[in-house]
Amino acid sequence: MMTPMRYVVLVLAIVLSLHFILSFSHEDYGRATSISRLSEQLTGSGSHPQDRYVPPKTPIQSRKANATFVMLARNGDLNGVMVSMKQVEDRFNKEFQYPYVFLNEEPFTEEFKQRVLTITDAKVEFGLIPKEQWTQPSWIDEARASAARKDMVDHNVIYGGSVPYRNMCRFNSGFFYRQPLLDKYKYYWRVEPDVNFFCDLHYDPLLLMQDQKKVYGFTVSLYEYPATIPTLWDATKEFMNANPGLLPEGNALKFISDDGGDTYNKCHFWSNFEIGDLDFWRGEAYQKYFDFLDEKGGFYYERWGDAPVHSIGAALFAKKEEIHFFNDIGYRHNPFQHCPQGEAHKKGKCWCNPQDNFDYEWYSCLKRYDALFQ
Ligand SMILES: Nc1nc2c(ncn2[C@@H]2O[C@H](COP(=O)(O)OP(=O)(O)O)[C@@H](O)[C@H]2O)c(=O)[nH]1
Ligand SMILES: [Mg+2]
Repeated sequence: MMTPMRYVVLVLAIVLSLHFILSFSHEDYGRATSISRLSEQLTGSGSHPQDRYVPPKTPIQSRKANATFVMLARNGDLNGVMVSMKQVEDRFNKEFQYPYVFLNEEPFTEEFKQRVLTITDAKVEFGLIPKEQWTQPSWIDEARASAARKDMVDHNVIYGGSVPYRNMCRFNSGFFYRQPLLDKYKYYWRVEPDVNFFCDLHYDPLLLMQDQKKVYGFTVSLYEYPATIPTLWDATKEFMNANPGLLPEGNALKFISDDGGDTYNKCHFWSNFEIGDLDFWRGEAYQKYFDFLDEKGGFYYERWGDAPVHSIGAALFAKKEEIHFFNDIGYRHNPFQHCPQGEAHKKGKCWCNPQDNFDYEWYSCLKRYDALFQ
């Protein structure tokens, strides 16, 4: 006979063992699923269990310019592209989310596209440049062009023997702003592979362009190698004489000429960094100027760079107030850098050495830009 006491103890024992068995198998089941999820993650997406925390997104500013970053690059430039783009995102674009347009005369590889897409949440588009905008035109006399290249190689002119470099300079001078992927935008910020951005930017330079009606922005300016542009200024003077109505009053001629336009002082804005108004390049004056230069053939018979061509265009066809020096954008493209000084340095938490600053080095043209407003 079981006493009531023994009966209670037996029931309790049964309940406890059942609970133990159930809880063990439940835990075991949980562990098994998390192990399989982990191995799925390790072999699949490559993320870590701890990555499951999703922090709130940085708020994106609501007022924006109609603008994009634009980068011309080869597939082989990928690592340098990542270097530049990561800094663009960290210093500025994570708060602003401007899109990117990548351009190349060859299709971008899947690897290129995938790696670029990992760096930003903003829209990214990849464009293929039409052959005729990248190749030496058929009306260029190749014998004359190759003799010029050989002569430049003999004289150690940088990129003197390169046809691709000339294609690139001609494309940047006259075709980048005509790419269909850029049609929908008004402003652009040009970025090159392997550059540095040193300072946090808490305002939007693209909106500054719009709000202050600027057409061209730069950070570094310097003198061009004379050997690359022997007849560029003669061609420019011929164009100016034939089209006096295209030059507005109050332009920045003084930045590029010390004698009222007779000679070119070789000053140019360094075009590896540009923030600009695409409509300015698309406009009548610059378009006519580019077509005129292109017909002269100096992109191939000499080695006219897009930096002097853009700079002469901006200095002649824009008003001087429409050209902006971005003092607070700390920037380096080897071998020169603009490192903001004093308050601007502190405000941007810049990481460049303030003593390494090209602004008023002897080879810089910034003093001539300053002189426009003195
Ligand atoms: N797609 C393409 N991009 C080029 C080519 N050559 C130069 N670039 C790009 O044009 C820009 C200027 O070229 P870079 O080699 O940096 O010239 P540098 O700054 O004058 O020394 C960079 O954005 C390059 O990635 C080319 O043959 N194809
Ligand atoms: Mg470069």
